[in-house]
Amino acid sequence: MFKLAVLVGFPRLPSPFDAFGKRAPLLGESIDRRRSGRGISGIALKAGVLKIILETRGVCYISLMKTLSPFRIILVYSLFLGWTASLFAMEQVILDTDPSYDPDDMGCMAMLHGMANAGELEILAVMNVFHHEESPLAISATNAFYNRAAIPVGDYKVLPKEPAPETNYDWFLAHHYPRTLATSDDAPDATSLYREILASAEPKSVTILVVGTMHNLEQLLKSGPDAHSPLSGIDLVERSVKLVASMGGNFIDGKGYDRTNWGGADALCRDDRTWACLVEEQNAVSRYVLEHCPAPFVASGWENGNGQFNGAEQGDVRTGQGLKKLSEGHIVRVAYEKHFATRGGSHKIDRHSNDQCALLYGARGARYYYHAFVDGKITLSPTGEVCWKPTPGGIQGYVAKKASDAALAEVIETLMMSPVMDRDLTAPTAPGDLRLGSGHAGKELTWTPALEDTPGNWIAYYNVYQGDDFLGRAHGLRFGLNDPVDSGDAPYRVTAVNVAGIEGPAGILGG
Ligand SMILES: [Ca+2]
Ligand SMILES: [Ca+2]
Repeated sequence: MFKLAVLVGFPRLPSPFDAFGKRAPLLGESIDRRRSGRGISGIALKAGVLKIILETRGVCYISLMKTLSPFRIILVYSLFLGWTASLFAMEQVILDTDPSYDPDDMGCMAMLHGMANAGELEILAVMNVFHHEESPLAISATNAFYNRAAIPVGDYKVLPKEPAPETNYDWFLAHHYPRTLATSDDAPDATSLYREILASAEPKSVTILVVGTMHNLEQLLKSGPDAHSPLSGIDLVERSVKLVASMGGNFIDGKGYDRTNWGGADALCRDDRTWACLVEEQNAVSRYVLEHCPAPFVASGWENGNGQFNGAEQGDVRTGQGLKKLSEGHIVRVAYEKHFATRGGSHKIDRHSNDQCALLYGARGARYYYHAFVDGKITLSPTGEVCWKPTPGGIQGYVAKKASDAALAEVIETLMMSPVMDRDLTAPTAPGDLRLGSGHAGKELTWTPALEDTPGNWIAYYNVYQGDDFLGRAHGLRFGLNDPVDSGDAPYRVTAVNVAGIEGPAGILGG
C-alpha cells in the first residue's frame, strides 16, 4: 500500500503552497488577508512536511521514515493515506446548511475545505436553507476565505429574507469578509441549482450533506421537470444521489424524540426550554423527505454530538477551542468567537458538534468512527418521535458512536483547523466536443468536461457565450438555448471556471 502511495501517489501531490499570486478582487476586498488567513497548521506544513516530501521524492517509504521525527511520520502517513484513498474515490458532495445561530455549520465548511485540500472530495455547491439575508453571504465569504470563491451557493427562496441580528456571526462575516455574492438575490434558487448539478452528475455519485433543516431537500423532491431535466425531483435524486446524510433525529436504542433539525418534540417541552418544542412545519417537511427520499438516507442524531442533554448521558463531542490556535482573523475562529461573545464570552469557544458528527459520516463513511445501521427504515411521527427499524431492502439508517468522544473530537477539530491552500491560478482546459442538439426542453448546447488537474481544485461551473455576448452560466454539461441573444452566426464559446474563479480557454463551435 505504501509502495503504491510512493509510486502513484506522489505525482498527485498538490502544490498548495506556491508563491502568493494575484487574485481577482472580490466584493469588499479591502481586508488584509495576511491577517485573516493561513493558520499555524498551514505554516507547519509549508515549512516542514512538504519540503521533506518533495526533497525525498522517489525515496522508499522505509528510508523516508528513518529521516522523520515521530510527529512528521504521523503527518506523512496521513498524507499517504489521503492521497492513496483519493486514487480510488473522489467524493462529490453538496453541503446543505443553515449558518445563523449555531457555528457548527462553519465547522462543517472548514472540514469540507480541509478534506478538499487532501483530494478526498469536491464541493459541488453549498446550499443555504436559512432565512437570514446574511446566511448565504457568510457561505460565500467562507468559500472565498479558503480561496475557492467560485463554488456555487444556492439559496432557499420560498421564504423572504430578513436581516440577521448584528450580534450573529453570519451578520459579522457578511459585513467584514470579501465574497462573490453581493446580496442573497445573486444566489441561484437551491432547487434549480440542485437539479442542474444532479442532471449532469454520474449515476449515484453525489452525496448530500444536510446539516440544517430539510426544506431545500423537500423542494427538490417535490420539483417537476424543468429546463435542466425531464425527470421529477424524486427520479432525479434516485438517479444521481449516492447518499443523503442528515443531522437530525434521536436514535438512542433506535427510538427517541428529535430536538434538532427535524422539528423538535413536544415531549421535551418545558417551561424554561420553549426552543425544544415541536415545530410542526419543520416536522412536516422532515416527514415528507423521510417518506419520499429514494436515495440511501443516514442520520446522525443529537445523541452523537450533544448526548449530554436531558439526562441522555451519551457524551458530548466537543470541538472549537483549538480554533484559538489559528490566526485572529481566521473566519471560522471569528465565527465561533462571535457566537460566544453574547453567550458567556469569546474566550471559551468549544461546544458540542452535532453537525460535524453527521458530516464526518456523510463525507467519510463509518470507518472506525461509527457503528452504522443502514438497512432499515426511519419513521418520524407528527409529534416528533423518531423510530428506526431494520427492514428488508431498507436503505435508511443511523450511526452510533464507536470511537470515543475525545477521538471523534480530535478528528473533527483537526479538520476544522485545516490550512488554507493558496489560490489555484492555473486555468482548467477547454471543454471538448461542443454540439448543438435538441434536448428535452428544446435547442441546447452540450460539451464534454474540461479538466482541472491542480490537486485540491475542480471545475466550479461553465460560462457560455455567443460571439461577444455572455449567455449564462452552466452548472453541468448542457445549456438551454431557448432564449438566445441574436448574434447571427457568431460561434458559441464555452469556458470552464475553476473553484478559484480562474476561467480557462474556450471550446468553440461554428463561426
Ligand atoms: Ca446547522
Ligand atoms: Ca488549476
